[in-house]
Amino acid sequence: MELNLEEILSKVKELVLKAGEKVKDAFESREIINSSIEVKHTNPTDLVTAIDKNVENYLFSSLKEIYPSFLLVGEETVSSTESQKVNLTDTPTWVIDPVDGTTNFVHGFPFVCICVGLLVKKEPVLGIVYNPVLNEMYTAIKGKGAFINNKKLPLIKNTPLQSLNKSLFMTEYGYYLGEDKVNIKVGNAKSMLTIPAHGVRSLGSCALDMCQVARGGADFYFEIGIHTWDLAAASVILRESGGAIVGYRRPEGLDNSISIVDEPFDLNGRKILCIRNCIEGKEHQSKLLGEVRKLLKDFEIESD
Ligand code: LIP
Repeated sequence: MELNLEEILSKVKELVLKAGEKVKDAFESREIINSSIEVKHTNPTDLVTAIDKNVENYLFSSLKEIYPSFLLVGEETVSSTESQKVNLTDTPTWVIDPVDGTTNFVHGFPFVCICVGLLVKKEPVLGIVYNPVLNEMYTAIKGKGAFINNKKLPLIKNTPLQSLNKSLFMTEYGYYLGEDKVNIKVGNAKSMLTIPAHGVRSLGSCALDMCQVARGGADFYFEIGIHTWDLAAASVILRESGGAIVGYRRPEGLDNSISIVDEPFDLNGRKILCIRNCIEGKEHQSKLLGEVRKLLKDFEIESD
């Protein structure tokens, strides 16, 4: 089935803008947030609000009406299932995070976004990441470029990515998974700080971190613990900006001739390492990603 992705993007943008009104109103009015904060899976740092559920229900019902044959995967829907698994098929599938940066949303920290990605044959082909508080809408269609408010990405162009010690890293610490995992995550940030790199930044949203790399304003982003819905939409935006996305480790059994930037990436693998577009090209990106991998400590985590 040949999809008209430009037409789809135009329609879905309207839905996301309407969802953004709900998020922005709640972000600014606060009542509904303060009265509806819940924790997920008894983890006091993994928060959800009525707005997360309301926005996901709105997007699900609207998309189902327009594209009845497409499947839907959403953070709150998956989280409410027994398996909590994301079973992707070849069928066109919407992958939605209704509010990425929920903790930011609860605290009034303005880095929150609505993520809508479309996968075809498990490949991300369309992505929208919209921050309604700061009015920044990132969009991309596979093979057609990436944009922020219709300006082409990267915004910061023609900037060499010389070396790790001249780089700005992004990472997140996620919700609490035990002291040992905190030590590994903090240790990874420390490894970059003691290169020493120019700095390490955290916005509190996987998708918005990836969009900073797509803008060209950050050089790398890495995290363990993110979910498919956090990164699906932003992965199209980052790749279309000329960036690359890989896992923490090289997939086993891969032919040595395959560059790091050309490795297959596991959307459900919950581990991500990204690099921005750079004028030195793909082989240089692969070289630097290999250097970052050597510094990153890993831990086992169940896939989505
Ligand atoms: C968030 C991610 C972030 C991660 C947080 C949380 P949510 O997604 O965007 O990268 O560190 O723990 O998972 O839960 O706000 O949609």
